[in-house]
Formats: sequence, C-alpha cells, structure tokens
Amino acid sequence: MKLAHKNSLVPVFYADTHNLHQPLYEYDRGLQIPYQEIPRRIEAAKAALCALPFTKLINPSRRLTEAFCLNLHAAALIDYLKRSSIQAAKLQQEHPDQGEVYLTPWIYPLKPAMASGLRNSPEAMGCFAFDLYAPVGEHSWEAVFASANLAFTAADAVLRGETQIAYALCRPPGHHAGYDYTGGYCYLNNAAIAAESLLPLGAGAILDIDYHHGNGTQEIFWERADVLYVSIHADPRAEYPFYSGFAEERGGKAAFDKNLNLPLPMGSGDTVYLHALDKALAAIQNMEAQWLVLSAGYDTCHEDPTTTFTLTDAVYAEIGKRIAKLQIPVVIVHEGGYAVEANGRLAAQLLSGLFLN
Ligand code: SP5
Ligand code: ZN
Repeated sequence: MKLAHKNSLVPVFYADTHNLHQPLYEYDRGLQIPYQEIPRRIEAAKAALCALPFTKLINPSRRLTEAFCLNLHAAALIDYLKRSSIQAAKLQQEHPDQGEVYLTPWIYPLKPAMASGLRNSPEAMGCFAFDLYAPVGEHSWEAVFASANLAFTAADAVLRGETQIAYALCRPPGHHAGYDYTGGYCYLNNAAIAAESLLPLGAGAILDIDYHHGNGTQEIFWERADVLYVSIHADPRAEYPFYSGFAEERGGKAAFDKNLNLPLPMGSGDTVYLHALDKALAAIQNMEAQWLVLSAGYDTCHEDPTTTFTLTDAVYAEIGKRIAKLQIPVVIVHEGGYAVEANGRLAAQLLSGLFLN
C-alpha cells in the first residue's frame, strides 16, 4: 500500500456477539459430527491480528440497517431469520432440558407447487435454507446481523477515507448466502454488503479465495456490471456446493464477463493456486476496479480438516503481496477456515503481506 498508510493502523472490526451463535452438530453423510464453524475460529483470528504491530481493534456500534440489506437480500429472508430465532427461543423455553435448540429444515420443496404452501407455514425453513448447515438458534439473528455490520462498518471506514485496508472478523461467514436463501454456515452475505457500500467509489471487484465457490455472492451480482465477482475454488464437479462455480458461468446478459470462476482440481497446491491468482488479479486490473472486497477463507490450507487443497503458509502472505500491487483499497471479509488456529496464523500472514508491501 501507499507509504502514507504505514503511519496509520489497520482497523480490525470485531463483535463478541458471534459467541451467541453456537450450533453443536452437523451431519456428514448421516454421521453426526461437531459443528465445524465454531467461535474459536474467529477468536483465534482476533488474537493473531491484534498481535500485529500495525493493527487496532474496533468494536463498532450498529450502523447497518435492514433497509440497506434489502439492496442484496429479499425481505422474506430477513423475516425468516428473525421469525426462526424467535421460534427457537420459544422452543428453548418449553424444553429447558434439551440443551441448545437450533432449528433445521425438515421438509424441502423440490417443486414449485410444494413451495407455495410451505412458504407461509410455520415449517418454512426448507424454503430458505438450501442445505442443513445453517441452523437457527435464539440468538442467531443477532449474531448474523452483527457479523454483517462488521463488513458494513469496515467498508464504511474505507469509504470515508479513514483507511485503505480494513479487516472484518465476520462470523458467521457469508458467501454461500444468496438473495433469498441461507446455507453452508452462511445467513447474510457479508462480502456483498461490503461491496454494495463501496459503490460510491465506483465499480469494483470481489475476490473470493475461500476453498468453496461463493454461490451466494455470484448470484447476488449475476446481473450487475458494476461489481466483478472472481472466485478461485475447488472443482464443483467434485466439491460443495456442486451446483455452481463452473468456468462456464460468466455472468448474466447485463453483466457478461463480470463473473469469473477459476475452479481448480481437488488436492491443488501452491503453484497451481498462485497461477490462478494471477489470472484473477489480471481480470480485476482490466476492469479498473476502484476497490476490492476480499472474501478470505482459509479452508484452502494444507491442514484444513474438511477440504483437499494443500496450500502452505507462505502462500497467504504472497496473496496479500500480489493484491497490494493493485494499489486500490481493500476490505477483507473473513469467510471459512476450519483448522482453528490456522485462521489466526494465516489471517496475520495475509494482512502482513498486504500491508507491508
Ligand atoms: C463458508 C464455508 O466455508 N462453508 C463451507 C460449507 C461446506 N461445509 C459442508 C460440507 C460438509 C460435507 N462433508 C463431506 C466431507 C467429505 N469428506
Ligand atoms: Zn469454504
């Protein structure tokens, strides 16, 4: 980044509210396993980022409004999240002996005719969640909104010219959340909310380096020529979310070639990855992006328990370094990463690579 910014501290946006959202279990082909998207992930990232000499922690007040979210999401989705949290609280009160209550969908409308009745029923979860990985507890809405608020306030700091780099410690993550659905640990699309708030600076780009394709982000900006979405992820023929992330998906009519998917083979390593990164950065440079939102997932690393890429620590610093060459403001939004401590180590590598170059 520009020399001037080395004199100012990089703001790291954090809210402890995320701890209130703590589902216990998920299902892996019928096996009940611990929920992988756990609070310690973001606590590890917070600790590592705070330990850097050039950062300052910010606990922002609530500045995001539901009205702003409606630029990205359906009102029905927000209603659904609020209603489900209330429903979970009631159930929790009725069953104090049950431990933490997290609602999950139990009936999915596979055909439109099935959705019409279900949508307005008290059992509508299957109309708003595309998988089982986004359960809703009594405090989930509060945590989800606070997480989105971090992305919003981080982007706003850049918009106001207070900083050229900001890090939003979002939890729950967001890139699988689409216009009107949740899934894959995601409820509201934090990166999309950051991108939308940066538009007064002109057209820009979202670079998604999470291991999984950001199906939600792609969908939200599909017809939008002012936001380029570029994603490097595992081949959706073999990996979640399976239904999107293919190279052939290049954007809607109004925004053709404003969507760039760079799927990589299962088990990809450093060399292949950095080659794809250069392609991604070239596309961002070509469209003359005025800002970048980085959807930063660390589930690409060699020790992630849920994925197959084998990236070494040095790659994350290198990603930061290469992004710095774009010479545009960057809002980093935390996404996935399930090797708990790696979230800290790699976030610090990435931010150091970006800031110190
Ligand atoms: C934000 C983010 O990284 N979300 C990831 C959601 C995907 N996790 C659910 C997939 C788990 C499937 N387990 C099958 C493992 C096969 N070895
Ligand atoms: Zn992921």
